[in-house]
Amino acid sequence: MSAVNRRSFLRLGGLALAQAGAARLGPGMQSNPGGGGPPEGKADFTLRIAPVTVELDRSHILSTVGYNGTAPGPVLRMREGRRVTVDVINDTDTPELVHWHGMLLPPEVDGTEEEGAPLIAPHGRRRFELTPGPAGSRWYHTHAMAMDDLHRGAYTGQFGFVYVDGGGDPGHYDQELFLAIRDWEPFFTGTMDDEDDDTHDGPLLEKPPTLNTDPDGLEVGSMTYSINDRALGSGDPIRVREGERVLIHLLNASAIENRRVALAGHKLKVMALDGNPVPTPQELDSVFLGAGERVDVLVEMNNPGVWILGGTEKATRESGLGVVVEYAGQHQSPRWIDPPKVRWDYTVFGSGSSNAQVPQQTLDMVFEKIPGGAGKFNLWLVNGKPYPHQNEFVLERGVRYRLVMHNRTDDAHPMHLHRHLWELSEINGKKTAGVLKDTVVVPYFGRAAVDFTADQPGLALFHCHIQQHMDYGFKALFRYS
Ligand SMILES: [Cu+2]
Repeated sequence: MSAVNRRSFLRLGGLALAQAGAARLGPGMQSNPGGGGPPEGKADFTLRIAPVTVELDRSHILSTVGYNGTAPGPVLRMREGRRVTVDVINDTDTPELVHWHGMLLPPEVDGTEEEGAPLIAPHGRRRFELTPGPAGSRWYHTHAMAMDDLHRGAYTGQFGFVYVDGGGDPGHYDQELFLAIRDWEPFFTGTMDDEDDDTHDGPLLEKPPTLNTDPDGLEVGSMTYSINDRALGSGDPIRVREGERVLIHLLNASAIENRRVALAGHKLKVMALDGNPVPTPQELDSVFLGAGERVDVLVEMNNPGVWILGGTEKATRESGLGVVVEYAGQHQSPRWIDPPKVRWDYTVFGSGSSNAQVPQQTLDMVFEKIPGGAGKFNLWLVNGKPYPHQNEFVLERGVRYRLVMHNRTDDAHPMHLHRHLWELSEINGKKTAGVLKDTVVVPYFGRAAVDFTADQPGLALFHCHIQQHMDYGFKALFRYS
């Protein structure tokens, strides 16, 4: 999107919401309109959904909705396999849902309406019990629909990390950081140019012979960006010492865009994708995260100075997507260096052999876009129709499936399947094995194949993690026979 767009939409942010969202504490806390039985004793964790302000910098103070008074919400640390209780208190005027992204939970706890999880009523509360797992970097976020309301769903500040400790963490690092990449002040735009998406130069295996050239509908852009709750240059820098090893958990918590980030002057050693250790860690100059994805990187602090960790796209970085990394005793102004432009390739993290388990059945999915035209919304199709899909995707328990996603649209989509773990098997014709994920970016006019075992009975939602795409048809429900 252009700088002109950013400026002309400058005022669209949170002003109206500040009034609409005035907190009404009190009655909702004692009563139990959300159902779920009266809580007994104090829960292990409490998440309070309520209006919050986010001070990106002195000139950008936003009003949104968050958890426990902040956005992002607190980093929740849980132990793998140790059952916990979570009280969710909804101090807003709209029903809410909390989804535990990347965890293997039953549908009634997973937090989506489509799978039958209960809504947390306005000013209601509900207690959930969950057994955290698998170990690694997971996250929690609202799963409410937003449709044309940019003050709802994942456009709000309802997101946070949950880190599941597996007990086997060797801890070969001196600092551990949780950094969520985020965009703010969303607005509708007819001119999305996808500078941020670097899958354009792929082999275009799925490009249709004739393209639908009808004019596109509205997409969503954003005015401002942050890492956690601060824009680049505001707030404290990350302070490091020469010789330290820093483990950084990155999360793309955007509802809107895939992003590439780098730390100027440093290599990022990718240790885990979506919280799952990769077979072949790689040292890279930058990493790419689809909306919803996580990347864990280990950084050797071996280049004293003051550097910027931030988005590789200049306009986005200069509108806030970054944080300063400052070595002890260094005081110069923060420095950025563009990393070499290399296409992101999941397969380099694989084991180099083929997947140990041969899939027994193949499911094909074709993604298409029906352009909406000026001022309207695009419609997204999975196998020729928008959600709902009644009986298209029926799984048999215990069967190993290969899901082949054919992206016949001019956009890269971060696809997510709830309650299951994927093993990547092919990206744009390149085979791989051993890379476990819950979200995968299917390239622009490209293809991705993933294998999974149907070992989680109950409904499972599959969707694009870009909120607007999900809301306008880009989802499907998997059911067990
Ligand atoms: Cu999408």
